[in-house]
Amino acid sequence: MSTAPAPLRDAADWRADFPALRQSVHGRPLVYLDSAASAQQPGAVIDAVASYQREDHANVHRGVHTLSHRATEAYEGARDKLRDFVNASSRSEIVLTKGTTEAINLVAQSYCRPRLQPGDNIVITHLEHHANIVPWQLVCEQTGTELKIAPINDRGEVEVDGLYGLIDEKTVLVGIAHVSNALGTVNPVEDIVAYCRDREAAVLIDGAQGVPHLPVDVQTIDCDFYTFSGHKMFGPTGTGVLYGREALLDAMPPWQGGGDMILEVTFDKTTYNELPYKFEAGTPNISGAVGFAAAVDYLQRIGMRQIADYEHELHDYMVSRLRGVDGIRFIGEATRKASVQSFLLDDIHSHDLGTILDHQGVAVRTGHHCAMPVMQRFGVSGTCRASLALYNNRDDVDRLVAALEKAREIFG
Ligand code: 7TS
Repeated sequence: MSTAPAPLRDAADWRADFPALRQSVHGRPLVYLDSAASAQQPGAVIDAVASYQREDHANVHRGVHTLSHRATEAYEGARDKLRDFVNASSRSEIVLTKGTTEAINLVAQSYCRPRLQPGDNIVITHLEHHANIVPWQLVCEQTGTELKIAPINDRGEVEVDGLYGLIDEKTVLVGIAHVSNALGTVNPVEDIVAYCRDREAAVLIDGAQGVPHLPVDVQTIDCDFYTFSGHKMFGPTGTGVLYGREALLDAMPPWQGGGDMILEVTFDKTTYNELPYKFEAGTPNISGAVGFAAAVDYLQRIGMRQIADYEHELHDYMVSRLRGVDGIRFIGEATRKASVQSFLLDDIHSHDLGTILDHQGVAVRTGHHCAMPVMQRFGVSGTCRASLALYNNRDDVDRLVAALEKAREIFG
């Protein structure tokens, strides 16, 4: 957060930073509306990874030679940037993972599993991605404890009173998305954390869709754990962060064993490394971390406030244009939303619709979006989902709308 934001530039300039967006698909300039699944990368990220691979690559934390020093500096430099980006109070609180999924599994197995006693519970909500459901199901099965699900309303908002009603003195952890990937709902995470703090339940925020679109300060949110993925914020795949409060991480046992997470190994006793290395067994994704750091630099140069404002305005435009399409049905109409709009058109199957859009150069995600319980809640098997990033503009939205009109013609 310390980097001063760059002066306001046109969205057209941002778009020009992304080489993948310069291509045509099926003879039409690509309109990429699937950033919630994975965002494209700016040249700065691609170049940073290539330059690292060409000149600096070696293993980290273990060599005395120059390249190993450079690789270690780059990798640990990425951690410092990520700490700054979400305003964690210490670099020990930033565990580098392969993504949100791994980060949540780590908390389930290392924080929850040793603590959960029969009669305890974990609370999540109905709008979670499978990554914030299945790890909790696994640990509840392993420990004979209960997973409780907070309801959502017809607009796709968490019923906060319903959530609070499930939290009791036996609640070990509450897991909730910052932003829903299928519905776009922005959850009131600060209020929820404050409520849980009074009741001594830990809170994990799944920020996979939050960090790319909103300014995030983990100390302001005051959560215990916050997770996110590099590839949804212009970085490489296979990168991510588990932020955890230092006192909690410190008390947690290692999750995986291997190189780098130890101080000393004998057959009698192994002593573990300090934070955050205790949770980073094995050779990490070094080039990924380099790209992740370059992505953070890119976002910070523009400024998350500016990105959020720009995307908010574009989202409003998208929603109002889509509303004008005959036969459209929205799934997810929360008052506070970010980036995403899910919809169905007439009775066209979402995969068929997605294919027709693709033939017009418009990329959207179709299906259940790894959020099957959300689909069940709305009585659909899947949706079409358009998701925005800072490289999108009003023309993209107009192209989406034109492609939907065309789909209606085709399906009669
Ligand atoms: N949580 C949320 C809210 C997500 O949107 C995703 C990925 C994950 C967790 C898992 O992240 P990963 O990087 O570990 O895979 N969401 C999507 C999506 O919406 N379409 O494809 C992946």
